[in-house]
Formats: sequence, structure tokens, C-alpha cells
Amino acid sequence: MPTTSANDQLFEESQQHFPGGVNSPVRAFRSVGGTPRFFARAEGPWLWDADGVRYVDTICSWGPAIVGHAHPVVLDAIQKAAAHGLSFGAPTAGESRLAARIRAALPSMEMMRLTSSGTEATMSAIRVARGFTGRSKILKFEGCYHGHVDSLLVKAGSGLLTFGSPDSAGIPAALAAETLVAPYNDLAAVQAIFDAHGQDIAAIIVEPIAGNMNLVKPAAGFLEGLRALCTAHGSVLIFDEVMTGFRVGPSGVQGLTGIRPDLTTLGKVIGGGMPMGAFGGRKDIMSVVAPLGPVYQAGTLSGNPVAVAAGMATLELVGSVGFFERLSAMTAELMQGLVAAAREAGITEFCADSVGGMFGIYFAHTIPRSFDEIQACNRTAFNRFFHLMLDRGVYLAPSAFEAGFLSIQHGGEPSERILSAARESFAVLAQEGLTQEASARGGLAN
Ligand code: HOZ
Repeated sequence: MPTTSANDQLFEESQQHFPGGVNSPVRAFRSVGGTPRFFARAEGPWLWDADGVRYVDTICSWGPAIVGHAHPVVLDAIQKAAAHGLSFGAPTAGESRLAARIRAALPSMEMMRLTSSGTEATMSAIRVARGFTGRSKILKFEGCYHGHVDSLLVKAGSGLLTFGSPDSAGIPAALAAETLVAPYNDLAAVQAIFDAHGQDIAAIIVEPIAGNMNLVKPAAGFLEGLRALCTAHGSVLIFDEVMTGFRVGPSGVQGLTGIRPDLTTLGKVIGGGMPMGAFGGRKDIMSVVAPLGPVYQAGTLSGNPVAVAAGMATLELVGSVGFFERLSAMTAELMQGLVAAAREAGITEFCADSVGGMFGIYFAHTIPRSFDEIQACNRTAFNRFFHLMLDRGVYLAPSAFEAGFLSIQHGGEPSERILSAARESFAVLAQEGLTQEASARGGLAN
């Protein structure tokens, strides 16, 4: 008699409660197929599912778990904060300590607001930009995702791209019409849009390193060009660093590039695994926020003391000497190992890229630098690779259109596990002919 796994049972039950059985679409495994894993616990770089199977985690909760899951220092901070009360709906000293820590790392955030999620942060930043400029249009980029904000679910990445519906239903056409979209890394297209609509554009919002269509780095001069256009036209430049903040380096992409945005949005790492976001920037712009100004923004759980404690403890760990050097070197080395493993199996249609503790793997011959190139990657090969790796105890993002994330605890055994699983998986892929060169050698059709 076939036995049903705990994951299968939990999935069956969860589908009675939640659309697709999940509380965030990409988790449903619709793109890769199969049963989502329900996780029971996590520690360091490891996850254990409901059947007790252990995996190396290469998502790290989509970024936050940069010091590893359940880090004792973070747990201790959470326990101490919780013992003093879970939520006051009133100011606390910890909020200012966290803000000061963030400002020290990202000086462009002269004034900020804490929120409960990255989506709230981007939604609020857009409202502030509109309120500050008195303009209504927003410019975003194809394949970039900024949370499930109405104005920004146009040609969006992440789950929308995964499910092939980059424009969400439920958004009034009049609102969507206020969102202008340009191809990522195409400065000439942005220039043309500004030529036509410059005085109506409140803001450009951009993932300065894209992570929601897989990892795509900005082309030379792209971010500088956005900065210059915003300055010339009086538009607000918003860097959405929800993913990249305290993830690609100690000061986000703005620290790596030296480009100062007018507003920044943060999330993920600054909450250390607890719900947390932030938006902030130029003091004159942030001064439009209530009660200083007319733009309303609020939240009962904003600056929640337990989340603040988790974030502060995480940022202190991340700020230790050599943290990002070690994380970046380990991530880059792992990517080189993956590419070498693919080549050993005779597969050239595979490459990888990384920045800090964030990475991208692509079933393509060259590293994609645009949304079109991302879409041209071999999704069939990725989906098969995902399951081959899962069967070998490696939990990859269940979509070809998501970046991956490692923690500082992924060196040594976890990395070795990933590489040995990859060697076996690439060998199977080559045998099955799921990559172009393997097909040419007489494998199955692509
Ligand atoms: N939107 C997230 C990845 N880009 C996924 C969030 C989740 O499912 O937890």
C-alpha cells in the first residue's frame, strides 16, 4: 500500500484553507510541479520538512536568514524583547537604535519610517514620491517586483513572472495607466519615456540589482543614467533594496555603486526573519509624511519591538569584521563550482552569477543581462534540475525567475552537499538530453 507523505497530507489540508494551499504564490511549486515542502524547523543553513527530511536551504527565507536560521544571538534578542511585551502601538527606544544603525550604513536614508513588510515600504515610498512632487506617474522596469502594490503589479517579476501573468487582475486600468514600464538595463528607453512624460513622472522605482526575475545586474551606466534623469526632471529616484539591503554588501547597492537614491526601501535582513520593512531618504522628501506633512502612512505593528530586536541583532552580526568578504567569496566559489560541475557533465548551457550572498543560476550560455534574456533561459532544464536537487537534499527556489540566497553558515559541509548534488543532477540532465548540447548528442527533445 503506498504511503502518503506528511508533506502530501499537509498540502491536501492547506488547499482547503488557502488559495493554492499557500500564503504566497511561488511557494505552491506550480511552476516546477510536485508537492511543496512544509517546513518544521530550520537551523543554520539547514531545513527539515514535515517528513523529517533535511535540506540545504538556498533561499534563506528569500533573503532574511543571512546569519543562518535560528542564530542564538538573534533568538536571545527576540526572547528578551518578547519578555518585555510583544507590541505597544507606541514608540520605543529600540526603533531609534535600529534607525541609527541603518542610517550609519545607508547615509542616504536621512529620515525613515519602519513598516511591517517590504510591500508596505514600497507602497509608502510611491505615495510619498507622489505627494512630494505633486505628480502621478511612476516608472518601473519589466521583470522588477516591488511587492504586491497595485501601481507596481504591472509587467512585474517574481510570482507574476513565474505564472506568466505579469499584470495582475484587480487593478483599475486608470491606476495601471499611471505606471510606465521600461526594459531593465535599457537607458535609451528610459530617456525616451522621460522625453515624452518627464514633467508627469513622480518617481523611478528600480531594483538596483534585480532579484525577482532571477539575479540580473545593472549594466554599466544604467543606474547613473537613472540618477541623472531624475535629477534633471525633478523626479524621485527610489532604490528598492528590500532584497539587496544588507545582502549584497554592508551598504546595499548604493554602497557598491556610490549612487545616492532619493528614497530607499528595505525589508528582509533588517527584520532578521521577523516581519519588518522601512522606507526613507532625503529629509525634505520624508518631511511630507504625517504628522510632519500631508502624506498619510501608519501601522499598528510598525516598529514592532520584537522585530526591531531581531533586526538589530542581525545587523550587529552582519556588521562584524570581514562578514561580507567571507559571504561574497563563499557564494562566488560555490557558483564557480556549479559551473564546473555542469561542464564536467558536458553541459555548456548553464551559468551562474553572484553578488554578496545573493546568486543566480541560469540554464543559458551567457549570464542574462535583460528581461528578454532571462525569459530565453531553458525553463524545462531548470524545472528538472530543481527536482533532481530536491531529491538530493538541496532546496532551491521553486522558480527559474527567483534569485537564491546563502547565509554565512553555508561554507563547508552545506556547500559540499550542494556541489555533490549538482554533479549528480547535471549528469542526469545530460543523459536525459534536457540541455541544448545534450539534445544535440541524441538525448530526448528539449
Ligand atoms: N516574493 C518572494 C520572492 N521574490 C516570495 C515570498 C514568499 O513566498 O515567501
